Amino acid sequence: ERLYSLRMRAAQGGAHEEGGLHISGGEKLGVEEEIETLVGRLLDKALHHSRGTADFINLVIERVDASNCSVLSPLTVSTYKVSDYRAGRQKAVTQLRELSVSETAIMNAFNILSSAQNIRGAILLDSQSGERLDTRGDRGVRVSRMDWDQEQYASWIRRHPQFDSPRIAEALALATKVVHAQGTVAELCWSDDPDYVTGYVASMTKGYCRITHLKEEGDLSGGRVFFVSPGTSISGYVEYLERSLVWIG
Ligand code: PML
Repeated sequence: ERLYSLRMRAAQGGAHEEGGLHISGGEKLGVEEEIETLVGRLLDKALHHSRGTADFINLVIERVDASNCSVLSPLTVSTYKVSDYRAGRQKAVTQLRELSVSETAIMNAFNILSSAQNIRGAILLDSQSGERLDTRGDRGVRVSRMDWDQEQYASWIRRHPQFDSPRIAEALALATKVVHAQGTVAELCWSDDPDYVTGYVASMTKGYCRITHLKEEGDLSGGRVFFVSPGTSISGYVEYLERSLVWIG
């Protein structure tokens, strides 16, 4: 079977490289017969987003080598209900401390995410020094080539009906791939969507821990930080995130 990777990104006010605002992105994997449906879903996501309507959409469809893939079980999901973003951020800080992320790295991550309004991909930080490790500027590192196995997804949703949303499915697939990368200590994420305030801390030992408020309603900030252990080869790490093929199921 011919397997394809589909990658979408949408911007407003011109192509992102020319100063446009990043609106949304999406990743899918599928065989030839599924491409049309998947393109439809990605376009729908690009065109109907609360950050605005896209006037630039970039869609890349690439054939990938299906023989070289791994299958990962989705991380265990838990949800912490907090009353506001201050309590939520405190919860995230506690979790990151428990994962041995340094105070400096935690502080840098919150500073980056709360001022980021236009980052497409993830920012890599050394989990101890807190130093930024990637050299991608506003583009960040784009985790790609992962998707749910559709049958496994249907069965997962039957067991976890409370998490039935494309947004959660996509974030969980991404976090599962990221946490399994050699060198990842944890991921911190909240959406740049002003209407969506739930975020998460993901790690191998604690799984995917959703926190119901990590920012205020209406806030355009958001993005992803990956905390990486000191001494990790960044080129190998980025290569895995961008190019290795991962099925979630
Ligand atoms: C995003 O869609 O921009 C990230 C969403 C992260 C949280 C998803 C969830 O509710 O678990």
